[in-house]
Amino acid sequence: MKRALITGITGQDGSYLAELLLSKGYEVHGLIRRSSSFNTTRIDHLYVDPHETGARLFLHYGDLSDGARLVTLVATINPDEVYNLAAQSHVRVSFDEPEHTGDTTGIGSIRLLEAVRLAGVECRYYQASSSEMFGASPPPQNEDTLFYPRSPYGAAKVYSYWVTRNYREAYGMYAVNGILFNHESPRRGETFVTRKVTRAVARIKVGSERYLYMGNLDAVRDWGYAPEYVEGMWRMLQAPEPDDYVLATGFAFTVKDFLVASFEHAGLNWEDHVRFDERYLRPTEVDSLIGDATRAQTLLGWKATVDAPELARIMVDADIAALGCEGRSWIDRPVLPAWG
Ligand code: NDP
Ligand code: GDR
Repeated sequence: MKRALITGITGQDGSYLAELLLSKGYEVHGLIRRSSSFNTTRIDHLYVDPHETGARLFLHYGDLSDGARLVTLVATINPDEVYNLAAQSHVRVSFDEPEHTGDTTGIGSIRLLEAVRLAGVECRYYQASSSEMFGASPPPQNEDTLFYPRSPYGAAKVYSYWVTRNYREAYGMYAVNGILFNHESPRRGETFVTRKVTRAVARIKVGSERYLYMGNLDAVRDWGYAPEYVEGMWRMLQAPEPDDYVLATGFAFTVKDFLVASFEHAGLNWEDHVRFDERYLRPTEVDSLIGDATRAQTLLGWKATVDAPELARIMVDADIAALGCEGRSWIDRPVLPAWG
C-alpha cells in the first residue's frame, strides 16, 4: 500500500486530493494545525476512527513554521509521496501579512524539503506552485514564461518554486512543481472571488442578503475545477522523470463574466445587487492569467473539461443547497450531487 503525506489537507485541494488517494488505495497522512475550533470540516466525511480496522486516513498536528516537527513526522510516516499544499494562500491578505506569508508560503517549503532530505526518506515531492508567479508577464503563460510576481504571496511562491528545482538538481530528489491556474469548487474558501460571488448569490436568492461588495471586476482569470486539478497533481508524481507542469483550461473570463453567469443562473440581475468597495482592490493587481497546459496534456494525458460558466452553475447550485444546512458538518448534510 502506498503512503502519502499531505500538508494543507484541511484546505480545498487537500480535501479532494485525500479523497482521490484514498480511492486509489493509499494510506493518507495529513498535517493539521492546532486550532481552538474545528478546522477539519472539509475532510470530516473521510475520517474513520483509527481504532476501527481499515482506517487509512491519519491526521497529525504540525505547522510549516516548525521544522523539527516536520523532520519527525516525515521520518515516522516514511511516505512514498509528499504533497506540499499548505500555504497562506490569499493574495490580498499577503499584503496585510507579508512576513507571515513569506514564512509559511516561502520558507515553509524549504523546511519540508529539508525534512525529507534529513529524514533520508526516498519519496516523490509535489510543490503547489501558482500562476501568480507569472504576475505581470503577458498571457498565454506556460512553463517557459518569465516570473514577475505582483504580491508577497507571488514572490513567496517563486522562492518555493526555485528551492524545489534546486533540491531536484542538487540532491537528485524527485521534486516537481505543479504551476496551477485558479481552480475552484463548492469547497473553495469563502473569501476567494468565485465562492464569495456564488455564496452571495445564494443568500440574495433566498432574501437573507441584498448587496455584494466587490473590487476589480476587469481582472482576467483562467478558472478550472479543483477535483480535475488534484488528479493532475497525482499524475505529475507518477511520471517516469520529475518535471514542472502548468495546469489550466486555456480559457479566459473576467471577474464580471463570472458574476454575470452566477447571477443569471439564479435568475437575478447582477446590477441590482453588486456594489464597489475599494477595500477589495490590491496595491498591485495581476491583470490577466491564461494558461497553456500543452505539456501536461502531451506528457501526462491531463486536460481540463469544466469551464468557468459551468463552474459558476455548479457552485451556485451547491451554495443554494448548502443554505439549508448551515452549521452542520459535511457528513450530516443531505447528499449533494457528485461534484458537491
Ligand atoms: P486553502 O487556502 O484552501 O488551504 C490552505 C491549507 O494550508 C489549509 O489546510 C491550511 O490550514 C493550511 N495551512 C496554512 N498555513 C499553514 C501552516 N503555517 N502550516 C500548516 N498548514 C497551513 O488553499 P487551496 O486548497 O486552494 O490551495 C492549495 C495550495 O495550492 C496552496 O499552497 C495554494 O497557495 C496553492 N494554489 C492554489 C490555487 C487555487 O486556485 N486554489 C492555484 C495555485 C496554487 P487551515 O485549514 O488550518 O487554515
Ligand atoms: P487570486 O484569487 O488572487 O487569483 O488567487 P481571488 O479569487 O482572490 O481573486 C481573483 C481576482 O478577483 C478580483 N476581485 C476580488 N477578489 C476577492 N478575493 N474578493 C473580491 O471582492 C474581489 N473583487 C475582485 C481580484 O482582484 C483578482 O484579480 C487565487 C488563490 O487561490 C491563490 O492561492 C492561487 O495561487 C491563485 O488563485 C492562482
